[in-house]
Amino acid sequence: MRIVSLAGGIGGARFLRGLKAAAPDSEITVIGNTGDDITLFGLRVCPDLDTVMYTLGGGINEEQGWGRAAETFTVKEELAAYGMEPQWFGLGDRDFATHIIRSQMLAAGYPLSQVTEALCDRWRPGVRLLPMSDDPTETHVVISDEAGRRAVHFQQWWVRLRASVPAEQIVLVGADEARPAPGVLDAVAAADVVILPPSNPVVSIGTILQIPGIRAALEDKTVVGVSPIIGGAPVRGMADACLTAIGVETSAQAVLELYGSALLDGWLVAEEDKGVALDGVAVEARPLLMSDPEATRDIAAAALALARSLK
Ligand code: GDP
Ligand code: FO1
Ligand code: CA
Ligand code: CA
Repeated sequence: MRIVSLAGGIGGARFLRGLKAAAPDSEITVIGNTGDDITLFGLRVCPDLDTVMYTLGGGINEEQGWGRAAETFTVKEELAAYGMEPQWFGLGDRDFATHIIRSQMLAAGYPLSQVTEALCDRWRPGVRLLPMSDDPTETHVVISDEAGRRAVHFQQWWVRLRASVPAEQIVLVGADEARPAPGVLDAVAAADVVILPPSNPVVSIGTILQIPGIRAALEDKTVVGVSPIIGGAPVRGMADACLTAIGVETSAQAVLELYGSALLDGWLVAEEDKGVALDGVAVEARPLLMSDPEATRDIAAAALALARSLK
């Protein structure tokens, strides 16, 4: 079976590990979010692509969910000793190697999709990992604070401010001119089913859907989503702050309506969210906590079974 999955960082990557276990003989193509990408110290950092690559390739810091296992921070300390900014973003020594190679290849003219493929030659994630676009896009957040009303990079709002300042607007800069990366639309067209993991509906899935052509391609397919909201709260992280910014309530019902029946054919909600419904979408209630590999595999298996039943 050919499966396409969209993915953000931690939620997406953990779900994909379950999907691989649930469908070991399938060919899985992952369309990764690159809206979180940022240039730091002259290096291009792609947090969500790296989180998927490290998680599926066995290099992730499991407790944290991002960055490398057994990481050290000597380079970060040395940069700080020079007074270099930003100091609020924790790039580790092992992780730096990834960004150095990526930046060198981008400077030599390779598109991000080929760079990602080259990095995956080492990590062997067991899926085909494609960036949503080779064109650089960046999520920026409009905030108001003592410095006035301004747009900051998503990472500055998320990591530095911990989303403590309300987002007035969340914008994917560069979206209008961006094209899907090579292979993205072909993979969607060839897919038997499309699965949306419980990734952030605004700054992960919502971002990927903003690349012209991707949403329309998905609407022709059998698409099943897994709710990232359980009992009115994001399981981890600050997705509620992102939903509030776009005027959407933090609930499995509201995220279902946000995605809509043009995109979704099926929607998995947690058992405490029984009763969630939308015309044209098959809704099933299941335990949705990715508490361990077995529970995560069961969630992925349920999403696949629902998708198969709707084809
Ligand atoms: P990020 O890029 O690292 O923020 O990761 P994603 O966008 O892929 O996923 C983040 C989302 O995963 C959060 O909004 C959480 O609500 C959701 N999430 C995390 N853990 C779980 C879980 O165990 N179950 C479900 N259903 N959602 C989860
Ligand atoms: N998240 C943090 O909260 N603090 C960090 O210092 C941090 C560093 C970092 C470095 C590389 C990387 O790939 C991810 C990193 N993240 C960090 C996670 C990440 O930037 C955000 O959680 C996501 O982009 C939001 O999805
Ligand atoms: Ca992300
Ligand atoms: Ca459909």
